[in-house]
Formats: sequence, C-alpha cells, structure tokens
Amino acid sequence: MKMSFRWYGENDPVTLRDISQIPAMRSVVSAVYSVPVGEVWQPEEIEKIKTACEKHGLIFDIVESVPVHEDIKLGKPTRDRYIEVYCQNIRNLSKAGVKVICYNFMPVFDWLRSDLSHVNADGSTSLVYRDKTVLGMDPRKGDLSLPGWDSSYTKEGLDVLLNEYKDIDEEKLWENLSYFLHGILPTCEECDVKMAIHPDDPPWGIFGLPRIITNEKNLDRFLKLYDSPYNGLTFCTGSLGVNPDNDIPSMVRKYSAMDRIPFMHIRNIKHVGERDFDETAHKTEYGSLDIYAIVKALVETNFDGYIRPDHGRMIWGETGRPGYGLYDRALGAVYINGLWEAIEKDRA
Ligand SMILES: [Mn+2]
Repeated sequence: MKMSFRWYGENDPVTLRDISQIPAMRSVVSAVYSVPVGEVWQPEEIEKIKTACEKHGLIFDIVESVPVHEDIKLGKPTRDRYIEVYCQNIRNLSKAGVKVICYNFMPVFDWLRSDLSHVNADGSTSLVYRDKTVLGMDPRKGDLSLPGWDSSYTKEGLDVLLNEYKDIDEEKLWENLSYFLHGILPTCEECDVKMAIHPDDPPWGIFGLPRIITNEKNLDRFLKLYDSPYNGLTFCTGSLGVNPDNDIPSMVRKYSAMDRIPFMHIRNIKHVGERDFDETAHKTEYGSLDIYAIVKALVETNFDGYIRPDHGRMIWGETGRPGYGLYDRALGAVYINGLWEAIEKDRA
C-alpha cells in the first residue's frame, strides 16, 4: 500500500515539509487548482507540483480531483469537447508520472455538510451533517451558504443549471456516466492511468438531483459499465459508511479482491440519527465503522493501491481548511500504518 496525504497547493496552511515529517508518508494527493473546470492543465503547472513534492522526498503520483464539466453530466452536445480536454489532462498527468485520478459524478453540488466546526465534548471540532438543516435550505431561493457548496455560482446561474437537470433522472445520469467512461478509458489504458470515482457524499439524492454512486448494487453496476482495472473506485469509507445498509468491510474486501480500488479514503463517522452523522477521530471506538476490519480486508486481499487518511477533526488549536488540518489526519495515517503492520505480521 502507498500512504498518501492530500495537499491543496502553495496556499494550503499545511506545508509539504509538514507532510514529509509524518512517519511513512509516501505520496502527495493534489491538483492544479488555478484552472477552471473544462480547461487543460498545462504541463508546467503539473511539473511545478511534482518538483515541489520531490524537494521534500515526496511523490506526486495521484490526483484529486480532475473535475468533470457539468455538460458531460448533463449529456449536452458540447460534452465531446470537454471529454477531449479530459483526455488531454490524462495524457499530461501521465507524462508527469501520475498513476491514479480521483473524480466524482455528482450533479451541481459536491459533498455537503450542515456544519464544518461542530464543537465536540473535548473541544475539538468536526464536520457534521444534519438532514433537517440541509432539507430546510432552498438553493433556488439564494440559500447558498451551506458548507460544501460551490460559492462561485450566482443565484441565477444556479437556477439555470438546476433547470437543466430537470430531465436528468438516475437512468439518464447512468447513461451520461457510461458515455464519459467510454470516452476517456481508452486513453487511460494507453497512458496507464487508473480512474477512481469518488462516491456521492452523502450517498442519497439532494434537492431533487440524482445521485448514483451510493451503494453496493450501484458500485457493481458502475464497474460493469466499463470492465477494466482502469475503471475503478475511490473507496471512501466515510461517504459510503453513512448509509448503514452499506457493509463497509465486506465491500472493501470484495472490490479490493477484484483489483478495482486504486485509492482508499479511510475515515470514521458516527451515525447519530437517521441520515445524521458526525465525522470522528479515525480509531474504531469513536465511530460506527470498524476501521480494523477495513484495514484487515485490505491486507488480506494484498491491496497495493493508495490510501489516504480522509477528513480529520481540528485539534490542538489548529486553524485552517475544515477537515484538512495537519494533526488529526496525521494521527489517522499513523493509526492506519499501525493497524497495517500488526495485521500483516500476524498473518505472516
Ligand atoms: Mn472521501
């Protein structure tokens, strides 16, 4: 397995030096953040990240994310142009040594939380989700303040976009996803770059928009759309785990054995009500997911992809990007490494 850490570039309060000091850290997960969705990432920009990482003994070989243009998700005639740009990005990234690209296929909204700094009993803060709060918001009425929303949309722009999605139901979204995969995967195979779709977060439809990367049945369907090890998953335990029907250790074991998980996001969440959850420390006892069983499933299926500790709490007075501080994520990485070593030695 290859341990990795997400880095938001030169403006990230967490530095590459910080990351390099975390024990057993290998790879940096990053992206070119300055280029709008649907445009080409120039080789010089990619090279800059690579060189900066190498200066600290780290490798830039995994990207999160290359975003998918809404026209592709909507199946508009312009999608072919955006798919060609996507293929160019795959080629450019491959030349710099990138092996895996994470992306998602959620219409309009990315991940959603109702609060980014919920105060825990010990004074740390967490990202949390309360369904009632989210359902009480109406993006069409200009309620655009919810964490996770792309604040670059104007009310009018969002209205237009939401209207365009009126005719896109789940089946139509599946079709558009399949079209996208068939457009890019031949390039991935040629360039030896694996695609890793991130599950929808939370894994259910929001504001009448369809979400399809949500559960085992749908992941099975997704993998069959293009049956190749290059068409894989970013298996995010926290995103999928908020639906208690998803048996996370068993799903990890199954998809890892199939060699369809190029990238693992490992974090814990605690169910605190129906469709309500808190993000917690990584260790099993704090949340609803058995992190030991998850890591065991990976070790026992000889997982050799990338792992990154997903969101952490804010602890020790750290300020910065919610979910992406240094300390709690570093503790997560060390915990996962500890489990890995113990399970691997037990097995030998
Ligand atoms: Mn994730």
